[in-house]
Amino acid sequence: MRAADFIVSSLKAHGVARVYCVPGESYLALLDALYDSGIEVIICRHEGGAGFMAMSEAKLTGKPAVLLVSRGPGATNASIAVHSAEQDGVPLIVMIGQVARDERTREVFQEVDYGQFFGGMAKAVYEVTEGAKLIELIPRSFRLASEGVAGPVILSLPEDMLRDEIDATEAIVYPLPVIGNATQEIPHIQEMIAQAERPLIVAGAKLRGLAGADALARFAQSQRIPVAVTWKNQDVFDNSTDLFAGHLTPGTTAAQRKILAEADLIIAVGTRLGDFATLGFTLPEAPVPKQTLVHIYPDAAPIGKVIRADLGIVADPVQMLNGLSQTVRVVSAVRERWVSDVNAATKAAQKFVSPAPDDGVDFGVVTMALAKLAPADAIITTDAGNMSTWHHRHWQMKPSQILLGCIAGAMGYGVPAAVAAQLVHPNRMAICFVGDGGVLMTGNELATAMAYGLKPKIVISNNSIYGTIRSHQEKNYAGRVSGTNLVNPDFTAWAKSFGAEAFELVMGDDVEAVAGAFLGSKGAAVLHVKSSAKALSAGGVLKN
Ligand SMILES: Cc1ncc(C[n+]2csc(CCOP(=O)(O)OP(=O)(O)O)c2C)c(N)n1
Repeated sequence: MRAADFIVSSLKAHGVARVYCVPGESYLALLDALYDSGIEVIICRHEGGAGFMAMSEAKLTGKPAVLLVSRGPGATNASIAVHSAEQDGVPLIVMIGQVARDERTREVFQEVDYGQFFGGMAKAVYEVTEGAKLIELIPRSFRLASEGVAGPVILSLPEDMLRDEIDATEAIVYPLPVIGNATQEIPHIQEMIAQAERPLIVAGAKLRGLAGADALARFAQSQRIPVAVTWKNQDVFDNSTDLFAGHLTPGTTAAQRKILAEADLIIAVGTRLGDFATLGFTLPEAPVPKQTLVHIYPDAAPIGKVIRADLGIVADPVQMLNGLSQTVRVVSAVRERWVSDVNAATKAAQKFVSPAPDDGVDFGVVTMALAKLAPADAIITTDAGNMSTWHHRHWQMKPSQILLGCIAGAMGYGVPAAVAAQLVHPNRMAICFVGDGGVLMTGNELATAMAYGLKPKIVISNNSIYGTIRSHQEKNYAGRVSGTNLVNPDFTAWAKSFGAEAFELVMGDDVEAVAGAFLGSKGAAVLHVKSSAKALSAGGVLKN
């Protein structure tokens, strides 16, 4: 069998329904093998966008998604997604067409040593020097991308190797190792919970999906323990219940930080306890927390890596929570007092009051209108930037909705994520929040959406600044604006040029009426908001 055909049969054996790509002459044989394979080939407009789409599909399915890119420029364009998949812990298989084997090391056209280039980001980089090696390298890559802390794996495929004839009939799949459920530790944790006056659950990405959210809700409810959710995992717990302790973001309020720091027991579940999840390694504090720390994660690697855990448990977080919620609740007035104190801080932060700016539409008002009108099962995607702060603080998400955001904070994630969300869930509405900065990075993937008949709803906050950076600038170098002003195209005309329906919001318009019409539109749509720069973020206003 031709090596390229073997790759395609391996993709099928691993349940891959679609691949994201920008084509290149370096992997024509693979494109040829895909020709009548039944695997959908999503042709994108930039490898960064294609990579973000693959990342988003993986976040939605929990399984490795596949990105195909050309050598040199294609691979380097894709690197933003490789880095993001690493930081987000998302399983991604990146197949790169490499120069021919006999040309390697001669610095030929578009040659890159991917081991060096991606070495610090990918879980592994395999250059396949003989077609027959694919038989083990493909299943190894899929297994490695998924197991433990998930991440990207690179397969460098020399173009001539793709035409090798190999002696293989069936593709192999390596099953994932079974993660235990450490039931023997349940009485120990129960005892810790019984002893604690102010326990707190910190819930992370490994609880994404309905099974995780359900197990978390039952455990928290059974023990009456407040739940804080980690950065961009806002959808794993109902933000409107009295147990919601907030979304841990750089914008977490001082009052929330103060009350959460009073916790005497932290049960961290399904989170790696990275810098954002721990509010800059303060909750729990590195290297030795002030609280007792129980850390449950399906891989030993993050447990005790930066923050010492009193009890580290390598287990499936969902099974652990299911086991823990069988316990009898410790009814205590002290506990209820703690719950209500934490919730008071959460509710205060969630309350939205517009600063009523005079220089454009308050994007917070737009976000709140969309929160009110969005379907109960909407998929929200956010780009990096201040435009997402209102969503993160004020939108009370429920696990029936999904949030797709990039933990690595890469601009340009929002639009491709919405396109992929519509491919994976064609019957749900994907609403993207993006700034005037981010939308011109990968917004051209709207063309991909149009090509495949997809209907993302894209909300652009056009405040004519790189707002996030301006807010940092104002804090650190007040009055010295440098490098943060933007001159924009007409985004309404831009949207129409793709064939999308365009809506515009300017100061004085009826925000709810326009937002309603936008969400009600039949196809792909763009809501161009001429937003205020002064109402800079959910956390503050711009003074100069
Ligand atoms: C790819 C990339 N480049 C640069 C940055 C640094 N950065 C973070 S937010 C931001 C500005 C975002 O501006 P915009 O998209 O207009 O959104 P706003 O903050 O104004 O809402 C920049 C430049 C980044 N995170 N990612």
